[in-house]
Amino acid sequence: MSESTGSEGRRFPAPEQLAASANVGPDVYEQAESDRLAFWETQARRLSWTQEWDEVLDWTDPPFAKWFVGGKLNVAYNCLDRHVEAGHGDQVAYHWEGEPGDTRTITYAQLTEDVCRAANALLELGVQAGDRVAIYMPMIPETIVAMLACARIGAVHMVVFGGFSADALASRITDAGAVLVVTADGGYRRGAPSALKPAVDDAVSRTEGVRNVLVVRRTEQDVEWTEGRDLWWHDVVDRQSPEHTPEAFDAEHPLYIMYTSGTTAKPKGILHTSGGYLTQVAYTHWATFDLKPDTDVYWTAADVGWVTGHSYIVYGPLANRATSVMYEGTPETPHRGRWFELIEKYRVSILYTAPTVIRTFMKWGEDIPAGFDLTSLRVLGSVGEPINPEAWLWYHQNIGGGRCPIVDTWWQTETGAHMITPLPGVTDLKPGSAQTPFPGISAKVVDDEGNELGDDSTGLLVLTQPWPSMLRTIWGDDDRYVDTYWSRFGKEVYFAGDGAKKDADGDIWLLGRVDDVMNVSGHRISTTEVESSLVAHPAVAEAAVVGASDPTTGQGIVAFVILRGSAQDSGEDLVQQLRTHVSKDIGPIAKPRQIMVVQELPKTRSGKIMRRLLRDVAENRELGDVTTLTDSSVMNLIKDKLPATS
Ligand code: 6R9
Repeated sequence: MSESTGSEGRRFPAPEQLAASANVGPDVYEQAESDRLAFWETQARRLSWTQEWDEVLDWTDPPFAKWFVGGKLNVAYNCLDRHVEAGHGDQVAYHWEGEPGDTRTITYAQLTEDVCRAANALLELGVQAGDRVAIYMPMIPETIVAMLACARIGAVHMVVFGGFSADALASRITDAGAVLVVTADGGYRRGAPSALKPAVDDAVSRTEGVRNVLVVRRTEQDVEWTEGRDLWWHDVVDRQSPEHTPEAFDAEHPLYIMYTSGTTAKPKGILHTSGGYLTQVAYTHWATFDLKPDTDVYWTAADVGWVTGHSYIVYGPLANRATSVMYEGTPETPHRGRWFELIEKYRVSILYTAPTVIRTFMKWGEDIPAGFDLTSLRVLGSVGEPINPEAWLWYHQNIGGGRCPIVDTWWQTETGAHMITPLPGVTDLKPGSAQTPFPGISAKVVDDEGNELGDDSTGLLVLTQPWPSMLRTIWGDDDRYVDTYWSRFGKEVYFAGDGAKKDADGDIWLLGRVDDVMNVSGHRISTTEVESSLVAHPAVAEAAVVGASDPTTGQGIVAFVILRGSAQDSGEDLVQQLRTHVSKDIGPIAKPRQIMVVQELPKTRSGKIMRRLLRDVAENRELGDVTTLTDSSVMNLIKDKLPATS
């Protein structure tokens, strides 16, 4: 839980000029309140449907929702062709910048043609509506082209973050039953090519059902080639016709699967569908950021492999005909001012990123942003974890020049789109708080029994009404969907897994995960996943992992391990080996910050590890309640083992 919920007293009212011309004004809340379904129906009309729906919401079998029942549309058509048909073909969709400095400017007309070619290529490869396509790519335009090509032909994309390991990719390919993998030789990160194809080769060799691997050439690294299976993107896609007639799919046709960590080692495949998802990402993108498609330059500085990339690099911005910036690499390459240089170069007016990045910029110092012209910025956004007031104020002052509202957007892979956020032309901002449920969203704070709490209290965050971009299930596991999200307080209340506080004004402050999912730099990693990996190492008998608060990454991974009797070496070497092992196994993001070798772990009578106590240790606090431990003396043993610095 974050400690940043104190009563930071300052308020930042909406800038007058912005408020006067804002896309949405204060009356939007009342409109949504008076008839929630009619409100969402109005937002759905922002899209182009080939067949109108018969019913806005079917909630007769909760928690299985159907939105815009009977409606038909093509998601890619809504993101591309319709803008071209309306005369905006020459508008830039993406200013893409590679890490080495190469650039590509892609208009809506070009992107439409590229997506049509890719759609024709997928069809030639036998991909059909409903088939799953894995996408394991760097941050290059072809990633977006591949996603939209899937959407266009009704195939379901499953993007796996390029930082994840071959293991993670293999288990996701298997779970989703992917028939095709789209990848690249590699991408640029931290000034060097970073290979992707070897992980795909490894993953695919351990799975069944993948017929082809389509490879984009980006870094020109050497790649192994499996004849008959592997195909170059430029060989197959470039020769296709740039025309393709989009087919309309049902509003509830699956659009994509995105895997996210749960409390068990097996990741959950969150399923999103078409009509409701596109409605809510388009509307939130337009309202939360006050997007003006003719004049704004919009930049979500995040990876496409995160849900934030899906909703706010790809679908929301394209549905709204935004001009976006997309950047391949890391913020410190080739120098720490790279992002600010891009803001200056493209005159970015809306920037959306994660608190962990802001805290890194803080560490690097305000002189760096001060060296660039950032006056084009007018709205800033934050996502991924609670933003502590200190970072908020720094962001506001040093990047926003004291004049840009910051929208702190709370949402999840599961919610698909913004759920709790200020509105830039309406809300009096409070640094550190996401404040207000989005219009048409019903978020409440409840106690352990599900009773709604009043102002000035702390409890659990729940969503009490279905929303258009909600997840529809966990891929292949309806029971787990019900158990995980819709059982704690009954089948009609969504349990978000986050703690929340309502302050005296009724504003909501998010307090972090209440389950055992860690949040490292905005990435969710389950404790169980890291524990499983550690225990898989021959030297480790048992492991317990906790997320300890970390000034830069939000949370850092701290592991406690008990060695096997046969493991002689318990020194630094072994600890390094274990860290590398986890990094290779799951991905660098999961590498523990610290590993402590201990003799025993604190457990309850039912055998559950009491991570709460280990978190106390990892964060150097007095121990909380130890009465449910089988043996309370183990905590003394653990504390005795600690290095003085921990
Ligand atoms: C979009 C995204 C979801 C979890 C969520 C919460 C945390 C996200 C937040 C926030 C406080 C915010 N979270 N945004 N906490 N304030 N503005 O991050 O999705 O990767 O699924 O993570 O992230 O704990 O439950 P996802």
